[in-house]
Amino acid sequence: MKIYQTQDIRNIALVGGAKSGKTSMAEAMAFCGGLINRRGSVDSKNTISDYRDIEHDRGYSVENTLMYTEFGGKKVNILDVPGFADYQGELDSALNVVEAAVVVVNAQSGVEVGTEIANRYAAKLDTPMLFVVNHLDAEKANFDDAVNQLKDFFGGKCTVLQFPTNAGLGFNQVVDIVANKMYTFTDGKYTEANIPAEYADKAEEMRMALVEEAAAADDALMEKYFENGDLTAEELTQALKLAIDKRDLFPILCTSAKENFGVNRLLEFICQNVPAPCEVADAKKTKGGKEPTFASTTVSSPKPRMWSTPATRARSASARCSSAAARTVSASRRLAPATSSAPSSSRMSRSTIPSPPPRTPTTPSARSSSRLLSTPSP
Ligand SMILES: Nc1nc2c(ncn2[C@@H]2O[C@H](COP(=O)(O)OP(=O)(O)OP(=O)(O)O)[C@@H](O)[C@H]2O)c(=O)[nH]1
Ligand SMILES: [Mg+2]
Repeated sequence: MKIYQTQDIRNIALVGGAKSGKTSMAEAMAFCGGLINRRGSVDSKNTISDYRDIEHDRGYSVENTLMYTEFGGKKVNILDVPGFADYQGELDSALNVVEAAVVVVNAQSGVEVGTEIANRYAAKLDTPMLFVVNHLDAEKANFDDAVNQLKDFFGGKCTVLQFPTNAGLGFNQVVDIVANKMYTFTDGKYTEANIPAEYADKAEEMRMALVEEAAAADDALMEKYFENGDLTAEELTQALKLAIDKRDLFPILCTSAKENFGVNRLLEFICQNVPAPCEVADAKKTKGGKEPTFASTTVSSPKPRMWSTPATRARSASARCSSAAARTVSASRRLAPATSSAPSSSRMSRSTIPSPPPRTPTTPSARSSSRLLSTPSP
């Protein structure tokens, strides 16, 4: 068996909303690494990852699958995590043993419940996160909408590193701001060219914004940026890696897992910018020069979110009216003498609902001891 040095290992989890394309992405990654010479598909029930009978019956992932691929001399361990909220436990255990969460987002539906849940667990465990806008070949793909939603939900740390030039049917091209190139994809491969004039200004503007944001991750790089007004390609890579490690920046990349477009570039990016297991401690120490404490990392309950469509807005308005009416009725009942008693079940207050057992906080040592995926150095 081939032995890898720890610095040549990357551990990632593919997480995100149900049906966003995580299993298809894992399959494409295995293909790009040459582990398989024919890509299976979820619809044909022949992917490496969704191999269990129950997954064939249901057509979606039910348990975490551990698989790997090889890319550029690195071994990338991949955990394909189910997206349905019923399997949140799988997400928790996966994010405990990886150095980065690759959050797959469907370009047609943008941020979904599964995206939010993934973000919450990654924040709890202080796991670096990158977003991949997938399904870009689909008819209703809308990259800009997906990016705006990511920024609305997860803040300004979400930074576009690639944008598609032809999202929707026929998608096969992206402008890559870090490489300063335009990539044209075929199944598992790409050709690169200079950025065409029509996208040059947009790419340059985004690159300068990226440089400024990434430089903020390190004082020395920030000084260089102030001195020269820019960073070299090497310095930008260094700044980007630090910013990702410290969760100061969440990159956004582009793919179509179904067509296997952009997945090889994504793997390249992961190998360059996701810390190896042995680099994590160093990266974390840079947080104010101290080891991070995980004492305050409790999972908060998901905030109920009202999806803002005209129909839901109308429903919520009518719900508000009826609850106001109910409050008026109950107030008038309290004033009137009691004539009948309501069934006891209807009086059950929230406080009678048993609260879930407290979570054990994850400590850095627990994280490192549970990091089973890394192959020990010889
Ligand atoms: N058009 C298009 N379809 C895709 C893409 N990626 C995945 N699909 C399709 O989307 C469906 C769901 O894909 P999966 O790979 O199973 O998605 P998943 O995120 O693993 O789903 P869960 O396991 O339920 O969380 C399948 O029918 C795929 O063929 C893509 O990039 N473009
Ligand atoms: Mg799946």
